[in-house]
Amino acid sequence: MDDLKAKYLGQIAEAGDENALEAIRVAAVGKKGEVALKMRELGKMTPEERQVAGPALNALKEEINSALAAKKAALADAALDERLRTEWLDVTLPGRPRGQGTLHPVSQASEELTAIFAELGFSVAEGPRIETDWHNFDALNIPGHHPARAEMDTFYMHRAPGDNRPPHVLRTHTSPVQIRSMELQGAPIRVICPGGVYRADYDQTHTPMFHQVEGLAIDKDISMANLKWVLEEFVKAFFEVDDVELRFRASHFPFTEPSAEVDIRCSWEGGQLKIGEGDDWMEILGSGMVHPKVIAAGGIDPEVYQGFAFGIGIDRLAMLKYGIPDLRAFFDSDLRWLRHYGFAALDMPNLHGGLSR
Ligand code: 2U9
Repeated sequence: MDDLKAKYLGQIAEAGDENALEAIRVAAVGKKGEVALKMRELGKMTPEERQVAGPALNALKEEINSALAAKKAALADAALDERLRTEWLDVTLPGRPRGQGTLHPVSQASEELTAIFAELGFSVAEGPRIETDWHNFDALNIPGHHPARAEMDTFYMHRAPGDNRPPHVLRTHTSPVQIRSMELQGAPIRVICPGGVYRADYDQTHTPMFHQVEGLAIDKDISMANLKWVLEEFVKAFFEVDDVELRFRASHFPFTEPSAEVDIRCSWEGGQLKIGEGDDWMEILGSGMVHPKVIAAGGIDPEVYQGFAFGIGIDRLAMLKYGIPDLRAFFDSDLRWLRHYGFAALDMPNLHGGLSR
């Protein structure tokens, strides 16, 4: 029996893995193992012999079992140690960078100016991009023969052959939204209408789709002084300057009378734009007192009410604020230019340090 013990404890000590241990268990203490065979021999012994051999065999079986369990635990510990030694993570390595989205500069400019006009008491109105030619032209004092219809390079929607109703158009400005707002709300009214507009034109300063924000304020005692103040407040807030000088130049639009184009004082030095200082002037918008015919087209009595209106190109505002030189970059499908201009969420260029022509 001592031989058996020495043999199996030796084998257990040598075993290199769980399979080897299992083979030893079957051979030693399994149903047909050596210890079981010895147990069977107990029947042939004398009672005295059995009294000695029985407990000894049981003790041997227990000893082998506990040696097996201890070795199994030791092998598991060693395997874990090996894994811990070989499979380790460097948690100090930097993470893989993930592509981050950003607002489009036109959307960003649009959101900023909407917030500024909201502070000034203007609500936002939206309307269809496919318009009746009445809302887009006639209501704005641009009748069928008016050269502005041709000047605006209008996209006309097709009508079925034989359908002789006036055509729908892709709106050439957001002014029809203001006509619709007047029709719905009446006076007094203060709205801005930001959104995409369409003209068949494409070069470095024009794209077939671009964005405008137009504003309209109508009440009984609105004057150009109110227009001037609103525009000054807007320009100061949008370009983040304490003071700015505006220059009103007489102009002509069919929908306003009188009309004015508005320039802001600025300087271009070393290719850098500074707004509110310097000896240059830059045109940024058109404006005027709403033509009485246009007020009437919106269903409001021009004998009682008057108001101002203005129109600004949002794309150009965004280019000026963020220093983007070519309008076409906005509509290019390759957006690497966005990063090139430092345009990433939470990573805005500083207006007065970061602009270049
Ligand atoms: C109504 C009445 C009047 C909106 C106006 C302009 C002058 C203007 C241009 C600016 C740059 C278009 O995008 S741009 O090319 N707009 O100069 N827009 S007054 O006048 C209105 C609008 C609606 C009912």
